[in-house]
Amino acid sequence: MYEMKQKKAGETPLQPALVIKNATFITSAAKADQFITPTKPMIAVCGKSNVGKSSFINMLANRKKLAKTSSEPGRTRLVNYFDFGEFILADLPGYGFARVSKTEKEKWAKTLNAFFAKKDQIAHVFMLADSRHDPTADDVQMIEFLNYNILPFTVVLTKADKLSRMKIKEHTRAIAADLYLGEKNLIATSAETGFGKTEILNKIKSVIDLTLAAKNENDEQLETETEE
Ligand SMILES: Nc1nc2c(ncn2[C@@H]2O[C@H](COP(=O)(O)OP(=O)(O)OP(=O)(O)O)[C@@H](O)[C@H]2O)c(=O)[nH]1
Ligand SMILES: [Mg+2]
Repeated sequence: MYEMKQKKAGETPLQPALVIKNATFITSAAKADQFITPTKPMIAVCGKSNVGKSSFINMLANRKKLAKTSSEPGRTRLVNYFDFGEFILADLPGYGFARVSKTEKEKWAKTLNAFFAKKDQIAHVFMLADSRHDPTADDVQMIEFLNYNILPFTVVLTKADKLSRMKIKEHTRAIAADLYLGEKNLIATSAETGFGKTEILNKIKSVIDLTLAAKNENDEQLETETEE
């Protein structure tokens, strides 16, 4: 609904560049040796616990219960992989949940580190943050980690249905400034209303196209090298 009203010349087109038909669960990984090596471009979804990662994935999939959501923070302790047809989504364990043991936290950090270490496998990262609040210290640390490791990412602001249109704009601007990012690097969304979904799908489409183009170029180069 929102996208219809929002449409102006030069803005995001009404029809998303990508249509998700049938998203399915692939598998869960509790540790690095269970990570999968997909041939399709893979997009990782990360963010603090309870920020709305699983809900975001369900919104994209048009399914209510593809990824398990919970009002109890810190539920997703595994890397959950989903096949979205043209790409793979990886739902990562949430960070920054205070009420878990130190050992558990260290285990999460280890899993996340191992996951992001396989850089070549990651086409893009959606780093989720709450649209209502300032980024947490953990959010800032996550962004620093992504920057340091040169991982391409977009900040997805969640739960935008809790804010007025005006506040969404204001908060997006403030959070962008806080994180030293351009506003184009942030997309406000709502899993409740589907706000921002078209923009996300368009982003995914461009990520897929770029990844496949880079792969083709690489393959061609390899071929020429073997011929020589
Ligand atoms: N109003 C509103 N609530 C949301 C939205 N997205 C998620 N929630 C709620 O926020 C809570 C957490 O959502 P999840 O999707 O389970 O969050 P998560 O990041 O996957 O949480 P963990 O897996 O525990 O780290 C649930 O109660 C959701 O219903 C949204 O866009 N709007
Ligand atoms: Mg979750």
